Amino acid sequence: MRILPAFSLAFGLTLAAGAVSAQEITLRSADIHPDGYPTVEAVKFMGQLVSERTNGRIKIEVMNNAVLGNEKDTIEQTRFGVIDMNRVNAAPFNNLVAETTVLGLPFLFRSTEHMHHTVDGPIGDEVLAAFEPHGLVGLTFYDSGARSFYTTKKPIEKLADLKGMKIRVQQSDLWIAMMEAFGANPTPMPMGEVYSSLETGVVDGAENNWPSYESARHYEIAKNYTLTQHSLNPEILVISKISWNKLSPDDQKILRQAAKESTVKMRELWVAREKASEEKVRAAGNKIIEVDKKEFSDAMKPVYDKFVTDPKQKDLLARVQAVQ
Ligand code: GTR
Repeated sequence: MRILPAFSLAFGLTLAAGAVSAQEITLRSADIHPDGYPTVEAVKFMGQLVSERTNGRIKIEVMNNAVLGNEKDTIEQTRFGVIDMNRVNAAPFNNLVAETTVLGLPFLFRSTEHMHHTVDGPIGDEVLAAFEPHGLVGLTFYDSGARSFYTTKKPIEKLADLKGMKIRVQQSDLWIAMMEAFGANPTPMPMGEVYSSLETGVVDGAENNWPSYESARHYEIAKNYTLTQHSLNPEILVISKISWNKLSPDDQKILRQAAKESTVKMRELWVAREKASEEKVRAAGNKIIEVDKKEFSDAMKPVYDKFVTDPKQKDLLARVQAVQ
């Protein structure tokens, strides 16, 4: 793990006329995905907006390809101000920020529009605000499509096929419980270990959206993709509270606004990438399987029972379900 000083401040001393120019700030932002992936490009776009709006005074440096580490580790480093910003799926935040759990519940969102209307409205603001007591400031949500299963050997054609299969999951108690409810044997690990685990048979399969299945090249070894579309769990962009508190209120406003605008851009990029990834996977001859989704969603009751227990969570869930 490389630990670099976060929030590099360069004090540009303009000695002419005795003026001291404002601090130049470079915010380092982590992402595990490669260049071209919509989350990476969205944060770069946000960086352009921020740079333009501060006359180059604030820059965002996207350090992607997991160069700063896996998601769980980079979350910790962001909380402690070692990394300034981080774009992570909601799942690795679940054990830290309980409010994010509801968003990942299986078969919760009826459609992408339902998810957008939820995260774009007061519920989204509430979930983003819930990061603050944990050393993070939630800036915005990005799309992550629908997650579906993929396997190396036995294709999943029906729920019973998952029985006893070793399936990689994200490092989240919710996701572990979800796999158990599907009948699978959950194996939590960071994304970076999935390729070799599929290759060596440590796991029989994993689950992800079209772009991740394609860009991480999992589709090359796990050739059966079953369209369960069990979760539309979004991505979340956060900034360290330590880095945030060093910014002026005006700069904070610029960052928040640029983050929101990057979501609009991200959604365009996402639609295009989802399509391109699907085409690439289909062209590679992978087996794409349609299933009776009801059978899968009916099996999810224990997950709701386990994770939506206190009145706060129940209320949040009811409000998400009521969003039109
Ligand atoms: C991707 C997501 C990543 C990570 C990954 C995973 O869809 O963009 O942030 O959560 O899935 O499964 O680990």
